[in-house]
Amino acid sequence: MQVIASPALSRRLFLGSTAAIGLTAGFGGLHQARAAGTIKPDAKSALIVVDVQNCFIDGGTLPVKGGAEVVPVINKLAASFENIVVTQDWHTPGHASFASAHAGKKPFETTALPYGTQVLWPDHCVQGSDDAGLHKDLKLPTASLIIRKGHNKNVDSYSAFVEADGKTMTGLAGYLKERGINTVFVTGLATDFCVAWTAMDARKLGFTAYVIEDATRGIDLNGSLAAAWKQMTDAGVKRIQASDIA
Ligand code: VGL
Ligand code: ZN
Repeated sequence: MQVIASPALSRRLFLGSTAAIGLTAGFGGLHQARAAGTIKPDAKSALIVVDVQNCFIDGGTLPVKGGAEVVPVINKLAASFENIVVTQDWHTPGHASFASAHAGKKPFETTALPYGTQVLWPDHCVQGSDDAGLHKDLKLPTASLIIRKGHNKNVDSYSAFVEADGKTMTGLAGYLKERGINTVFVTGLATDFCVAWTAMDARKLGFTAYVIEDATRGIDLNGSLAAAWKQMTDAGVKRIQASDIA
């Protein structure tokens, strides 16, 4: 499966992909048993709003189908959270994740980088461009931190916590932990890349992690959306809907 940077993850994704549908349905069933509005975020909870940027919306450089639909859902969710963190994909021109930086490569192909297999994307979310700006209708006045990731020219960062080399920390874990936050609710774009990697790293770093499914949209490259859900739920990420939040 060429959608994942780390060889270990990539093997898991591949092995796991056929089982994804059954398990997903199982979790959906579980989910339906939960009464609406029963999860109440507290002072130790943070909403993470991943990459709701023009680049990932229709008219942008790497549009995610239905991407704009998450905006009103996230704006409404914000009222339930004391702590909100926003992320922006924030690449240098000529970034290593751009197909244009690799002779003979086209978008959505892969290449080997020192840290593993990298999916190559169209040029997107270049630092300071309108394309990299947050969607104009996103209204999060109480957000306390904007974290920018993928700003290292040679290393991608789907995760808001750890760059794709698997070791360079963005500082987000420290920020949350210093503020006593132990639970994150992840929303935004795209479900199968930056949202999934953020939620899985949150688990690895000891946070309780939820993904609010209807506040996300996926890219779904070669089955990556079902595979990401399988990986997330296997990692203990809880799959919920916006209506589950009180
Ligand atoms: C993303 C692909 C490339 C994301 C970022 O935000 O999910 N996907 N860069
Ligand atoms: Zn990117």
